[in-house]
Amino acid sequence: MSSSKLARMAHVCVLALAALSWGAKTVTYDFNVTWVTANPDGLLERKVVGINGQWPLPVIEVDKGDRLVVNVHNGLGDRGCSIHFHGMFQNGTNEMDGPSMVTQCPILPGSSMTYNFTVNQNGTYWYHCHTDYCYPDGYRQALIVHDSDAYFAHDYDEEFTITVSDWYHELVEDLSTEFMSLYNPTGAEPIPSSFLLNDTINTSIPVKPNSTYLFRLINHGAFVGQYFYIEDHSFEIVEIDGVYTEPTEADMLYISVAQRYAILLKTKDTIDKNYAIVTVADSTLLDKIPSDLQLNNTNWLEYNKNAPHPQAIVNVSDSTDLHPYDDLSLVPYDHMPLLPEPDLEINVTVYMKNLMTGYNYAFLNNITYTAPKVPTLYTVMSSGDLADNPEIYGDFTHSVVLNHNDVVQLVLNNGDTGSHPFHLHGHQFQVIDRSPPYGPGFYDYLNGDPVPYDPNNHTAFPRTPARRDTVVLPPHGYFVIRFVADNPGVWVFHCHIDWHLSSGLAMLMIEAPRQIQERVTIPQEHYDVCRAAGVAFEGNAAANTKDFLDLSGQRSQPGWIPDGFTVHGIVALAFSVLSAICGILSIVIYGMADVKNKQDSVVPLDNPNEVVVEQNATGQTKT
Ligand SMILES: *[C@@H]1O[C@H](CO)[C@@H](O)[C@H](O)[C@H]1NC(C)=O
Ligand SMILES: *[C@@H]1O[C@H](CO)[C@@H](O)[C@H](O)[C@H]1NC(C)=O
Ligand SMILES: *[C@@H]1O[C@H](CO)[C@@H](O)[C@H](O)[C@H]1NC(C)=O
Ligand SMILES: *[C@@H]1O[C@H](CO)[C@@H](O)[C@H](O)[C@H]1NC(C)=O
Ligand SMILES: *[C@@H]1O[C@H](CO)[C@@H](O)[C@H](O)[C@H]1NC(C)=O
Ligand SMILES: *[C@@H]1O[C@H](CO)[C@@H](O)[C@H](O)[C@H]1NC(C)=O
Ligand SMILES: *[C@@H]1O[C@H](CO)[C@@H](O)[C@H](O)[C@H]1NC(C)=O
Ligand SMILES: *[C@@H]1O[C@H](CO)[C@@H](O)[C@H](O)[C@H]1NC(C)=O
Ligand SMILES: *[C@@H]1O[C@H](CO)[C@@H](O)[C@H](O)[C@H]1NC(C)=O
Ligand SMILES: *[C@@H]1O[C@H](CO)[C@@H](O)[C@H](O)[C@H]1NC(C)=O
Ligand SMILES: *[C@@H]1O[C@H](CO)[C@@H](O)[C@H](O)[C@H]1NC(C)=O
Ligand SMILES: *[C@@H]1O[C@H](CO)[C@@H](O)[C@H](O)[C@H]1NC(C)=O
Ligand SMILES: [Cu+2]
Repeated sequence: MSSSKLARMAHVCVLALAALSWGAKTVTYDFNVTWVTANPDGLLERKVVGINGQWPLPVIEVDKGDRLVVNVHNGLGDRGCSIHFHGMFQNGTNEMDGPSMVTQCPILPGSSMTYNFTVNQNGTYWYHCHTDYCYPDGYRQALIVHDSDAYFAHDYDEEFTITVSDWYHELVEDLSTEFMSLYNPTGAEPIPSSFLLNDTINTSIPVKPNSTYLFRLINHGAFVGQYFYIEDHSFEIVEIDGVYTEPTEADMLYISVAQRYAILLKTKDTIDKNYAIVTVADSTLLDKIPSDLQLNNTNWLEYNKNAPHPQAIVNVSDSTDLHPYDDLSLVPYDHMPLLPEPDLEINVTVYMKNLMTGYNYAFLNNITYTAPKVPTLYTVMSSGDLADNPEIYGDFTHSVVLNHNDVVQLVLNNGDTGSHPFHLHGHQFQVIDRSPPYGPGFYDYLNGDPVPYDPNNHTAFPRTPARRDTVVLPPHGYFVIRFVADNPGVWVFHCHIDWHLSSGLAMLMIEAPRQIQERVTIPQEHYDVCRAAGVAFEGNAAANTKDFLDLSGQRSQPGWIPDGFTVHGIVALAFSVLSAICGILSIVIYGMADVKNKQDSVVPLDNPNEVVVEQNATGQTKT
């Protein structure tokens, strides 16, 4: 722990506030966000987003109950930014949550913003940019909340934070133009260049024999989930996503992007060997696997520097043959019982479809999230008595108004063949049902029809369901979550694959809008950030301040492909024009050849009527 303590002292100005008798303090970080260069996989040096001239970024560390202040200056010069503190409840401080156009304006180059909130929770979190397309360029790192009262606080000798992630050699701005383009009508996601452990590769974690370690594992990647195990070792899971669990023996985990696990690992009593720490990328997410992409990666639990460091042999033919611990079987340490029958039920289904632009968009029901002209929290704050009316938030933000303290049940069905790790801001939710996410049944689901949640035919809900803030929606399957709307705020519910967030896989919970108006104060500085960015901070989704029910001029999703047109037709038309101009037919063929098993997730190319059927989905399970 001593090295991380040192790093912390170098970065942090700790103001002990004696006035607070229980010892809570204010921890302040000054972040100057600028471009730097780094070469984490040894294959390519590239531009990455650094903080105070450094990358990897500083780990934020606080104690439970502390006030965290982060002064952010955007020194990038060429793009906006923000910070979301992933998993933080921001109870009473919704304005500090970070997503651009939801709770704030983007911080443009030259602008600064102070995030300031108390941390009344425990465990393993992270922070990342939450302005369109920015965290895969390296703008993400761990946020640890230490808790000397944790039930396992005295059961380990030392703790380590270990991140895993995918890594791209190209800048997000270049990847995103390829992703949302006519050349990519199936929405194939950019394939990572490599997979990192703690922002590097081939690394060793030195351990002592006969000792117990707390490993805090975080997938802060942009896209790919990873299996994690240590050869010849098992461990105890003690926390998921900030929720302490009953200590649970396991030997393998599946960590989707944005998920965290804390594990206790007891080391062997001999030092004659080093053991592979193995990560295996979930290849089912990848549309193609380049021959030089290393899916299985070895790092080492190093008992003895001078002993060999053997490469792991991953002897399965497919990553779905691996058997990670099922996170739904974990029992929260506090044994919080199953929440009662819901006051409100929200039913939504994931689809991938093409719109008139020819690009592929991600939908929840028939809406692909399209940012409003005014950050939605600011619409709440400026709308007075109309704040309860969902209409003022526009037709394309997919806003649902929740009553204060209602029990909310959200059913998410998957009409798509990809798995999607969904995250809800401001809450930990109970996961009460889910179709099988991995294992032998995987391909039955993938190759069959979507199986929606059936309220009349489900397994008994657990009595003390697992709680977390990010859960995987399996291909063609479903999950069901419950939470209490006890945290007034505007909270995004979205897929944490950054490509899918950018193509619209998000909706908003407008939780207890009247209570938001009473509790939240927007600092003047946040409005100044809007002024500098030329973004309106009053009015409805269309920035209309006179008549909040008049949404003319709102930002809208592109039009539906009309009857009689096929995506093929539109793409072909656009391409014939393009190719006549530029002679790039080869790229067309390449792009169209990339369809693979994504095929059934797009609008069927030969049956335009299907477009109409899916377009009418209003929220209920697809039948
Ligand atoms: C941020 O860093 C850049 C590059 O080192 C420097 O030019 C700039 O003055 C810094 N800004 C602040 C506010 O510290
Ligand atoms: C990592 O290890 C692999 C396999 O031994 C080796 O080919 C590669 O050069 C190493 N890369 C770095 C940056 O150490
Ligand atoms: C943070 O917020 C607290 C409570 O509102 C306030 O007292 C303090 O001055 C703020 N600190 C900064 C640096 O803005
Ligand atoms: C934090 O941990 C303590 C025990 O150490 C527990 O009593 C408390 O409920 C936890 N807080 C949250 C918000 O999880
Ligand atoms: C992983 O990286 C973080 C941030 O650089 C560092 O604090 C931590 O100690 C590293 N973990 C290990 C096991 O080296
Ligand atoms: C580990 O502990 C056992 C007994 O507690 C002892 O016999 C053994 O020598 C220790 N091993 C090492 C490498 O220190
Ligand atoms: C994979 O290797 C492990 C350890 O060597 C062995 O126990 C297991 O049976 C092997 N699995 C297969 C499918 O060969
Ligand atoms: C990596 O793992 C995959 C299973 O995901 C397997 O098919 C492949 O052979 C493995 N490659 C190596 C080099 O171990
Ligand atoms: C959600 O769907 C279920 C049936 O699947 C239905 O009973 C319920 O009324 C629906 N709820 C909403 C809010 O549409
Ligand atoms: C979505 O469906 C609802 C109900 O059928 C309809 O009122 C709404 O206009 C549709 N939205 C879009 C963007 O097509
Ligand atoms: C209920 O669900 C099970 C498993 O998902 C399925 O095998 C069975 O056919 C379903 N029964 C009915 C009546 O739909
Ligand atoms: C937020 O704070 C209120 C008390 O002000 C509490 O009742 C509620 O449970 C808290 N919600 C969360 C998610 O922390
Ligand atoms: Cu997704």
